This record gives sequence, structure tokens and C-alpha cells, in this order.
Amino acid sequence: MVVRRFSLPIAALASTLTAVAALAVPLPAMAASTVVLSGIQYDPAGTDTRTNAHLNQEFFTIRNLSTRPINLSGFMVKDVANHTFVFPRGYVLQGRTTAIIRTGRNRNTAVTLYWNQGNYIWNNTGDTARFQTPAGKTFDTCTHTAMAGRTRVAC
Ligand SMILES: [Ca+2]
Ligand SMILES: [Ca+2]
Repeated sequence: MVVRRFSLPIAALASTLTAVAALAVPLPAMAASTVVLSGIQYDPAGTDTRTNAHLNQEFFTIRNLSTRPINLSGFMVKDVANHTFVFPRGYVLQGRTTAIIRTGRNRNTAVTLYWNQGNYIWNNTGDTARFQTPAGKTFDTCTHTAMAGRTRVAC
């Protein structure tokens, strides 16, 4: 009888924990259906001097189209040359929110992340961004080509 009395609450607790974990850490497939590449500023104004300030004027953006927070830990964005940005462990993008990922260095905030590169990533002559799950499955892309006077594209 003692075993029976304790087995029910433990089973209930395990069930609750499973449900909470499912809400807090969405499967990559769920995140992939609701987060997209939304823009790239590939050729910021001014000469490409490689200063950190100018590198940070080069960026891409992503948007969470859903109303729920999405855990992007380990998700990746790559260019044609396979330069790879990995979203930090524990990084969560709130619902209906855009994050900007700048090429240069600085301290990350909730909606601004830094790739910490010393050179430009997004080729002015054309490039393609690939948004991938932690397992490397591409679920969104954004391609641009050179166009006189244009500095950025929407995806
Ligand atoms: Ca560029
Ligand atoms: Ca590139």
C-alpha cells in the first residue's frame, strides 16, 4: 500500500515536468517553422575600412513570427563561404520580436547579438544566408545580388 500511495504523485510529477519542458524548450522543428531571416544590410554606407564600428553596420536580422518565445540555442546562420554564426546557448527570442546580428564585436543584449568578426561576412557582390537548425537542416534562405545604390535587402 505504501508503494501505491507514493507511485501516483510521482507519476503525476513526471508528467508535469515533461509538459513544462516541452513548453520551455521547443523542438527545433517548431522553432524552424516560426523564425525567419528578415533582412541583410550587406553593404553599409561608407568605405569598407574593417573598423569595428563599420563592421557593426553590416548585419542580418531574424524575426520570430509567432507569439511564443523561441529558444534558438545552437541554431546557425551561414553564408556561401560557410562562415557560421551560432546562436548562444540559452538564447531566447521573444514572440513577435526581431533580433539583429551585427558582424563586429560588442556585448550581446536581448535583441542585438555580435558575430565578433574582424572582416565582413556579407559579400557586396552577392551572397546567400542559410538559417539552419542545430542539426544543420536549412529551413530558410535569403539571397542578394549587387545593385547600384542598394545597401540592404529584405528577406
Ligand atoms: Ca559587406
Ligand atoms: Ca560571404
